Amino acid sequence: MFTRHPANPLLTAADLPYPASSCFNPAAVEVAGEVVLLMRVEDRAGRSHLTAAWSRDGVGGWRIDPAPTLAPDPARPEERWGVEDGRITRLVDGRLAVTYTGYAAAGPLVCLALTDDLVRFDRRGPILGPEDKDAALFPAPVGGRWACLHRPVLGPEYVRRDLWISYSDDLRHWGDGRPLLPARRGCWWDADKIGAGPPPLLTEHGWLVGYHGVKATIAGGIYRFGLALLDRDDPTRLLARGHEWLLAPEADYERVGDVPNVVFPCGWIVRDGVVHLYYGGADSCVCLATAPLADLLATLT
Ligand code: BMA
Repeated sequence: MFTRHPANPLLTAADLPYPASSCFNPAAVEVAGEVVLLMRVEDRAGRSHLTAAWSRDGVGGWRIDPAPTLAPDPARPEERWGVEDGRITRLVDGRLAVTYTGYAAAGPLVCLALTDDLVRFDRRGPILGPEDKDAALFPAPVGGRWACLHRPVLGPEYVRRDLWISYSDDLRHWGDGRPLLPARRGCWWDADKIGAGPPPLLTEHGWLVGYHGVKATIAGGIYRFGLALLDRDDPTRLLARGHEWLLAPEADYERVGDVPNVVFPCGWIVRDGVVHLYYGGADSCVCLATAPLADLLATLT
């Protein structure tokens, strides 16, 4: 379904203007005609921050910020062990909302920062958690409220790692959460845990949701990517969920790395009806794969 770009991997730690261990799991957004990727960069102490890379064609000629773009704030306990896995949503009013994982001593949680330019950030602090991550904000209020997909971990007896939806009137206070898409069980590719990838995309058939699914194996988890469709006016209504994954680790740069067998998409950009999916490969590099939007929707409708 997806075609890998021949220039993959687009970016690795060697491309960064400062020393780092790895870059992966990029958020993606268009700013003034340029593609901006907000990558998770793991430094050489093991802690992650987010750094922006800018490109005209979204493939090459990257201009990478000379220092971390969103570094963990030492004054914020929720970012003590780093910030990870951003998703960027362009809100209806033009602002960019960055949802990201804050790695607190109490566990990972969901943080929000607003920005106009990916230079200055208005941090709103934790909005959900812990333990909660993989948050993807809808671009506009649905039914009068802001909505967000996220993945709490519930337990401890029967641990569930399902995809939830929560709501907010002001982007600050979040609640009214409910499970939306369960991790399947047994043999399924998305049986162990799932989590939202890029922000939901409004299509003629409803909200297109991309998510990673993990299958636990004796050799570790396999991270793959699949789709679901939510009702346009009431996203708690699941219209369709694909049976099969649409992207799985097959290339060397997805099979081999710090964490093997991982594709982890956090951003997509639609240009001329083609979805450009940006993802991390094996927790070590930044990659791109493309597919016609109509072909993706055809798997669900
Ligand atoms: C998840 C996150 C991702 C990572 C994935 C595979 O829990 O930490 O950043 O890509 O695991 O290691």
